[in-house]
Amino acid sequence: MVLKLYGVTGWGGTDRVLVILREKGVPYELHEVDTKNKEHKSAAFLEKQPFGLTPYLDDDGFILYESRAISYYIAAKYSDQGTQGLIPTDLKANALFQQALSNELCNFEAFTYPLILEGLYKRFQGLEVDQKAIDKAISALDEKLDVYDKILSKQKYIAGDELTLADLFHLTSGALLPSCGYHGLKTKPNVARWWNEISSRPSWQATKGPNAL
Ligand SMILES: N[C@@H](CCC(=O)N[C@@H](CS)C(=O)NCC(=O)O)C(=O)O
Repeated sequence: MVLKLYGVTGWGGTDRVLVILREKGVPYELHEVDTKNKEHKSAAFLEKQPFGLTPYLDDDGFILYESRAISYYIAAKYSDQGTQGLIPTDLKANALFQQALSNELCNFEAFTYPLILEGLYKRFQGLEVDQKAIDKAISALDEKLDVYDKILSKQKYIAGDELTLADLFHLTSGALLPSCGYHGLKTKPNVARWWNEISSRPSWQATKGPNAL
């Protein structure tokens, strides 16, 4: 049975999973969720994704939500095909990979999320934008990316010298930052080298939307 992904093309969570499906060369069916008509808040959807957010995966009746968990499941299930090494198996390499996953969530997404919410989605919806909140989010993110720049001066990728899921998880939010007025991914030298490399991967080029970096 082919994997079924229920999501929205161009939205961060769905695109994150699409990148991994492409890296691993896994066939899938994408079911576009009709968010305009609030399908993701319907009782049927909430049974699969109780928080009413996209995406979720249906693998022959096995239901999984949270884009990072879905990506991990796909990379582990199809470990023998496509891009190798996305989940390091050596004890210490895996511990450093877990550290990098936490970095992405706690030191990147935690700061990009409020920025994208305020600087992109609210603007897009014609809601009043709080410029002070945008400036605060940019300055907090910039400090974190200074640390990324130091890490990436000593190693090629965020978990070490090999590409892992942790790097690819940055793509969807990172790509929206210039539209929010933040350009640190291009101006910090080691971050820029890393960003240019991961964002030029065919998996991302095939996935990224029109607003993406
Ligand atoms: N941590 C979740 C986040 C899911 C999420 O926030 N999805 C957004 C799109 S990227 C959504 O469905 N938003 C619809 C809404 O808030 O009603 C994941 O990675 O899957």
